[in-house]
Amino acid sequence: MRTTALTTAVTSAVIAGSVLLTGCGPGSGGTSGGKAELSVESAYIPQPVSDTMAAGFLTIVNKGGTKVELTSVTSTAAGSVTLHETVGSSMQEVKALDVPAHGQLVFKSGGNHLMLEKLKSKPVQGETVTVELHFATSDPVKVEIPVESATYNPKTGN
Ligand SMILES: [Cu+2]
Repeated sequence: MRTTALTTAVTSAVIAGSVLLTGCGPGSGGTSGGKAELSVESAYIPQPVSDTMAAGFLTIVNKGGTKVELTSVTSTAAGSVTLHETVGSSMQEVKALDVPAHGQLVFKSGGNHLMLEKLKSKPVQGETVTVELHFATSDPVKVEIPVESATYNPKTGN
């Protein structure tokens, strides 16, 4: 009898504690409505000099009211795809990047980029490279990225 009473007391203490935590948690601001609505624009890979390595650029647009985190990218054409950001004049690998609610995540020359490594064959202009974008809280998105000329600039279309 004594043991049962003690267990009950502990259980109600735990429940009371979790109610309190929920009340002041980060989710109480009403951000749970809506979900991410993702699409991809302006994707391209400049034809690389290297046989095994290429950079990829694209813009991920989120029309939804919830931000999502891009956590990884995979490709059947490459042994490894990593996310890089440019800080000053050097680049560094990052684990994840945010696509803000009602916003976009831009990968462009001189900024964030995808680094495709261990390519199975060298991407040639006119081909496409398929990559899959993986998100923390949203379904994966498949993108066919066209390979453009080595000097392609999306602003001029050359
Ligand atoms: Cu890089």
